[in-house]
Amino acid sequence: MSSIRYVIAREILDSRGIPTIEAEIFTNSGSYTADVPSGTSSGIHEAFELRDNKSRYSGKGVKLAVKNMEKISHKITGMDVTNQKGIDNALIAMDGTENKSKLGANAILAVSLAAARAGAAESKLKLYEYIGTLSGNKKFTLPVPYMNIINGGMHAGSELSIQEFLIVPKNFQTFSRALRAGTEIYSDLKKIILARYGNFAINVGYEGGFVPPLQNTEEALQLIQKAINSSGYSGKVFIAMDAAASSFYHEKYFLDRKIYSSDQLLEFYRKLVQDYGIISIEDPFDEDDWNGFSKITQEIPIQVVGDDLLSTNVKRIQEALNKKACNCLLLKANQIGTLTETIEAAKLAMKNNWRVIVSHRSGDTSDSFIADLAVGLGCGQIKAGAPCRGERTEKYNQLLRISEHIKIFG
Ligand code: 2PG
Ligand code: MG
Repeated sequence: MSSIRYVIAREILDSRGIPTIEAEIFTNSGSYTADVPSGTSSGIHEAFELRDNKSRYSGKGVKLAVKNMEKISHKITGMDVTNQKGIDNALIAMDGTENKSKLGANAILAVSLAAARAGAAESKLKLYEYIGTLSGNKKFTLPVPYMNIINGGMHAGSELSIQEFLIVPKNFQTFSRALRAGTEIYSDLKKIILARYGNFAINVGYEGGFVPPLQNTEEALQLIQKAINSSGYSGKVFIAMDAAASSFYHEKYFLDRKIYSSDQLLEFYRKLVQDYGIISIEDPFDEDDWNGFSKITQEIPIQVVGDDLLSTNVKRIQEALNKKACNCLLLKANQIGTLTETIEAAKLAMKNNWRVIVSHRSGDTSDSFIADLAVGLGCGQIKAGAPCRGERTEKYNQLLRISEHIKIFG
């Protein structure tokens, strides 16, 4: 058995130039790090992200969370590094709050993920194999990528209200072939945007998708449809959206400079699904508009994904199951704060025949943990941005490595 010798943490930068936390765990066999990502359109039901709120980094520093690592280190030193549940439960108990506001979910998650890396090494397993043992999954499948190729909402400085326009290369034999299709469409889209809107329009947003000067949702969908057709992938690659509707909800929905009630927004989505063959919509309604979610799930036969709505929280997932409010969980470890609780959330969803998409955050780092998480859980879907920007491509590149490993070693 290899036990934890000590833990340290440091303030590093995420892909937006905003501080985040990295933990490093030392065991008898080496040291293992993990970085925590951070959202821009974060939900109100997410676990607490501890920030300093002092003058440095406009209040966004994480020195308090880093400082808390001293206490955490003290608490978990000596624990068996392969006892992921024990470590996570000790962190939860030490914090003692419902939303991890005492130590900070960012501090807690950094240790939890670094412990998993250390545990995998100690068990002589790849990270995804180790996550398989933690979750009870033995079937390692490569996920279908959800690639966000036009950015809007809070991830871009454009007029578009919808946050993400994604392509889903789902009918391919291998992950690398799906990745190639998505990337070829991305590059065709670039040419189309360049020809129509000029040089400035091919700048990218937080998740690597383009930010052309579009006025409304349909313009974005038409551009993507054109790119799918011109690259020869129609019928094999489909369109999905993350509306992130909480970000344009203020008692009514303010979308593309028009005002919608919840029912009117439902009709808007119904038409888009018909006209553009959209297969999946994430957060179509505000995070507390249970009624809107229930209606779309029961009336429109698509994948309805709960992100802000569920916040990777088993209580909210259970409520959504009772209300039939969606049929897919967006899984983000930093919404809940430990790997164990993340796995529990995924298992509850899968047990009830929901699908799961493992997800990055708009503020991310080159840490590719979510690639291993998606394969380890065998959940079949991942959302990691466009095939552009190092922090996004690193997740896809790690999936390429994993697929080779599975091919060779089974
Ligand atoms: C989302 C995420 C990731 P953010 O809404 O799904 O794409 O965005 O990290 O800003 O919450
Ligand atoms: Mg979302």
